[in-house]
Amino acid sequence: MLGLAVTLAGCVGGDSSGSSGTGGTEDSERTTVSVTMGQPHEFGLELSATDAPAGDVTFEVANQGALPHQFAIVQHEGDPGSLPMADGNVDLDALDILGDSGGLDPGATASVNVELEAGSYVIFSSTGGHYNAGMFTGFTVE
Ligand SMILES: [Cu+2]
Repeated sequence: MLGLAVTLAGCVGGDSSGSSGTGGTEDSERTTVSVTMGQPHEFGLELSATDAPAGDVTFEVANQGALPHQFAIVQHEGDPGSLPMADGNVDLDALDILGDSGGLDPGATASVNVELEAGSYVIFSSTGGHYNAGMFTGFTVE
């Protein structure tokens, strides 16, 4: 009788320590993507990754161009060049902008935190006329 009780207690202790360790690792998962605006040309965008797993994503944005730029991300299926337009500019009022750096002067940086579900996204410069100049790229969340 006494031997059986000791064996059960040891078994329970091992299980609980194993599950708590796994949970802590999953909670801290966050993907970081670097975004360089104004490279390789003024109306270009360079990303360190073009996809990310669903969940929390931090975009570390740097404006390395000679003009002000503004990072924005929206969910959009299909061609990244097919966002709605109004008066010759991308129609910001028609979009649900999930993350926005605010205006970035040359040399400025910003961190933009978003929680993204699986789908297709467009990252672009919301500064007037820059989307038309080709300052956008697709981004995929899986
Ligand atoms: Cu721009």
